[in-house]
Amino acid sequence: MNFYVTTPIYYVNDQPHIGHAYTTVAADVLARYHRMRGRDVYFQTGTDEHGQKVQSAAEERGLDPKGHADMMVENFKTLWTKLDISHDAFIRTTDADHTKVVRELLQRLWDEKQIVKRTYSGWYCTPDERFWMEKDLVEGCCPDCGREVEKIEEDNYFFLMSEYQDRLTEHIQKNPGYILPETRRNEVLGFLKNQPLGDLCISRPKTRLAWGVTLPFDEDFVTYVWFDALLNYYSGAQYLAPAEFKKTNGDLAPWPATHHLIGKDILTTHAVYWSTMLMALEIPLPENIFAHGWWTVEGRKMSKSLGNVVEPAGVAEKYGVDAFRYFLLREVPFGLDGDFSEDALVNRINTELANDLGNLQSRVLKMVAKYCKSEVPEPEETEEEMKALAEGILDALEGHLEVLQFQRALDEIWKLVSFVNKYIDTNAPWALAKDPAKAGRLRTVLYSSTEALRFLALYLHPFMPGSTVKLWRTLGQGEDLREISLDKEARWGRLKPGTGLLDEGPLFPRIDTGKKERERAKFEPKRATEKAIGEMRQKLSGKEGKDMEEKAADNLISIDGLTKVEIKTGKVLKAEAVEGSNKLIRLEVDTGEPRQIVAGIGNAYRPEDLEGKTIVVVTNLKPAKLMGIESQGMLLAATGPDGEPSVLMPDREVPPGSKIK
Ligand code: ME8
Repeated sequence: MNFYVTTPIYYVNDQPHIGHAYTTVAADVLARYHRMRGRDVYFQTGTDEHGQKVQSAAEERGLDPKGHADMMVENFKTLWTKLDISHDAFIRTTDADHTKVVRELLQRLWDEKQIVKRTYSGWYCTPDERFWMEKDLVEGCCPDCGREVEKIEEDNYFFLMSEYQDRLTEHIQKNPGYILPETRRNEVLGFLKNQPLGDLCISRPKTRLAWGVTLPFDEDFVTYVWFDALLNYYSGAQYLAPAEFKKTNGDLAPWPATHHLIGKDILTTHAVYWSTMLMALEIPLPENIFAHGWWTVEGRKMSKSLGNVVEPAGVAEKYGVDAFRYFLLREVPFGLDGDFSEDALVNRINTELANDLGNLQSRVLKMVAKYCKSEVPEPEETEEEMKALAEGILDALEGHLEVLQFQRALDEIWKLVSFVNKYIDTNAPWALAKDPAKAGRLRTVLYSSTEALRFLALYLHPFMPGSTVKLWRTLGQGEDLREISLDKEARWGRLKPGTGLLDEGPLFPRIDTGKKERERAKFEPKRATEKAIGEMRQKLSGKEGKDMEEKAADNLISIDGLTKVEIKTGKVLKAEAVEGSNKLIRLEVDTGEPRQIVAGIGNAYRPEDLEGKTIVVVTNLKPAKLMGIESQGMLLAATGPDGEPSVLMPDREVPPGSKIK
């Protein structure tokens, strides 16, 4: 059986964060589990390297986009090694083989008149790389990010997506597992029911964006980044997957994918764009698209400007790779939003990993050492209840992992952990050891507890590969756990009496929470990248550096230009989210006189965090209305490398209304 799992391909504009790690760890658990069930697994991840976001990030760092991508891709590759990710292939959209497939498929759609050229007049949001219709705009701004849009009239190419509306609706209705969780499925069905599906603009003129795959039928255009990116799932299966797949599973294999794992924010691009693209290309659809939730950090949205971006390598280094992997999948049901905090992580490590599981392992090993010279004893009888529980977990795992309920799968495994802990307490081997008449019973209790540990190593391996390999070794199991067949090994009694056990110390050391000095890791982005950028910039400081200086000279203004703008400090008295908008926040600000400002910063800030802060405001700007609310000025914010605003604030106390000169 073919099992093909994908992660989104990640933009190389920035460092990997907890969201990237989350999807990739989840995909890894599935891949490892299905390999252990003897299935033909293909697990693909990679990077999305074209488009505006990546081009802008490269420009900001003074690098050419390909050189920049070559450097940034290493951050992902290194992280996946660190997190024990067992992907079979890593695709980059700048791979020549990938772009070849993209061009071939574009050509096919063009030949079949599924792509047409039209003059388009619409509103374009450059940061989001999206066109909007007039009716979609919110007070003249992008309805998604609240930023300004630009009126554009130009020729472009359109994929006739609208023709697939009914077919797509029908496919989703007929295949209840196509989009999961169900709430997301309903969301997509609702979207398809309530509005006519438009055609998709799949080109960008090179005059506006040069960094992309050139259209095979018009040299003056590149293709829209999503058209290029989504095709990775299909192109990679064609040129990166081992040839054996094709032999056993047919020509297209390993395509179609079994699961596309994605974040909830990219559901439309997958459920609608990707599905209809495949329909038009007459390529079979994937079996499932699963949209997981988002992580906040200590209750707040994760953003660079808040300085709370969780850097996965840092967490793994501090608390252990397996503890981090376990936490991600145990803390929240896959599909819902979750909150990351060090306290929550430490709590799980101490209660579930160190206490429940770690203690179980060390008490069993110590007792077998003490009472049986570290050799697995011959049991007198089979503990039927424990046997049934241990063997039964395999079917339960299959059921839960089929619908990606990692948390439930772990709950199921934990039933065995709790059962054995209780079993040891009630049977009290230390008491049995005192009575020679109970030697047989002692052997049964110790054998059964050790055999249960062997099951735990097997079942937990996909979740915590490193620690379970260690556990497997301490149980005297010679074979490589990664190569093991679950169906063969998850049978009670395969642990051979006489096997020698090893004690290699605790599996999960307790984290000392009492220590006052426990540093609150800030998980800052790795300095290494900034260093690499510096070096790259130096290399480029020759010709390209000069070109940039010349360009800058054309844009200079005189001092008069600046004095026209009045900029003052303002104290935020009140802040609240604007109803009906994702990003707009209404602020009441004291800039020497009270004024109201509406700003599109809701992605990076919570209103309550802005109250009491001193900000910087352009005060002589013509008032403008945003979603019907008048904005009397504009606050100043830098655009961070993640595209999110970072609001400027003076570094010491200054009274409201102070002039900025
Ligand atoms: O979207 N919690 O790439 P990307 C959980 N290149 N997941 C999060 C998150 C959070 N706080 N923040 C982001 C792209 N994500 C495209 C994909 S696929 C053909 C192209 C998730 O690097 C987000 O939902 O911006 C998305 O699934 C993933 O990180 C990649 O984001």
